[in-house]
Amino acid sequence: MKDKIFELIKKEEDRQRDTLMMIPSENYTYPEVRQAVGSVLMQKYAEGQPKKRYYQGNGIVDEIEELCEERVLKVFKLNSEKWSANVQAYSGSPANLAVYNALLSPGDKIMAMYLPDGGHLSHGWQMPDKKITFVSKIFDVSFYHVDPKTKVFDYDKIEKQALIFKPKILISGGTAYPSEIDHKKMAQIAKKVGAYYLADIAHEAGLVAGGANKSPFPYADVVTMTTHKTLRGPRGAIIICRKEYEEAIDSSVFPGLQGGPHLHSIAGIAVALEKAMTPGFKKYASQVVKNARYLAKIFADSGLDVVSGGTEKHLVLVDLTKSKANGAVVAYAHEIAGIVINKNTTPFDPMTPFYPSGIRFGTPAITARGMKEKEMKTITGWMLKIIDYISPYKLPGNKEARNTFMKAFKEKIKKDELLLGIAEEVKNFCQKFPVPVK
Ligand code: DSN
Repeated sequence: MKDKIFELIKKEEDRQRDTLMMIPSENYTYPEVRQAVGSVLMQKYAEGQPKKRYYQGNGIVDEIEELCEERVLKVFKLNSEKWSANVQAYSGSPANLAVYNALLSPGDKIMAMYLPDGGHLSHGWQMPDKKITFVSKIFDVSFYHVDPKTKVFDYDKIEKQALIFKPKILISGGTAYPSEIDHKKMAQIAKKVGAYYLADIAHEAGLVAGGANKSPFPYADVVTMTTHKTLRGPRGAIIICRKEYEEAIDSSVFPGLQGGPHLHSIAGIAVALEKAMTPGFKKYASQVVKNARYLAKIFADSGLDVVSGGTEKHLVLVDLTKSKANGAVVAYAHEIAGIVINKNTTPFDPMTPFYPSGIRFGTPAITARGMKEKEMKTITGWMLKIIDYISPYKLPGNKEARNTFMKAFKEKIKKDELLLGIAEEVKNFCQKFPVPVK
């Protein structure tokens, strides 16, 4: 009998084909990447670095890892005498942890983007009264904030804060900040206070590779990124550092934090990097941003509060605090209608991350299917209709009542004719844009 897991994989394949994947951190990878990741490479151990292994039988995988490292430097146009790549970290959070472990000592100071302003958990997220992350338990963390009016960073304020806090590492990057980061300015601030500058470009890696967003090179001391978002590779991570930190970073990843590298993922990353050097990828990256800008414009023109007024990247953040139903309600209704987006906190959000005031959506995956501005117009038509349709469903202010409300809302809405009708239209629409699957 066939293992149920394969039935479920098939169902997931159908879901990914028949719905609009608009979570900005998700993407369709290439069939060749999946071929590499599903290969015999997963059967090999190779602790250590290429040609300096603690295992035998590594001649071939050494070539694979070296090729992957070479491609990293080529994609980001870096000189191998000045920069070094490590492709072994299992994902973005472990990559960041490896950087802290390499460059900091317990008790050192980290200054990073505030999570509700678009930062990331792995940069040391903590609440005023509670250390949430392990990083916050080890290091002294301070967050910088967006300007309350513009919702973008004020670099003069960041500089003032850094001069007082004196971090050992200054970090930029996150998950829901729609504007580009001024890496030159951030590096200048870091230099002024004697800090390292870490640019975490997990979300933008593919946009930087494709020339659609500004590069953090040569400004940052270390750059981390995941490989499965805009870069369209498998799940994994890359750490690029100035040559002088190479040894510290490599030994921090292994044996500091990890065991054997996932060679199958490394091969998949190498395949994606080769694709990222093609003219087609450049066009793709540029179209991702064009599509997101267009979505943001239609939302803003319709009167909704688009955070920071638009986007310069692949994602759009909409604050529904003043206007319509809560982000959790809106995101769930979209899911029923075949449009998969995030509920998301927004800057100065009075709500909790479970019931946040905003929604986050993006264009990497739908652009990978070949959708352009014309299609963005169709999609926003559905999205605005859904937001308007469910606006009467107000989440109760009372915390206890919220869960009961949400349960009843989900029960009711999953049979809703209008939403299911949109889901059918979305499915037909999706058929015209095949997913990159063999
Ligand atoms: N979970 C990722 C995102 O959705 O942005 C970040 O790690």
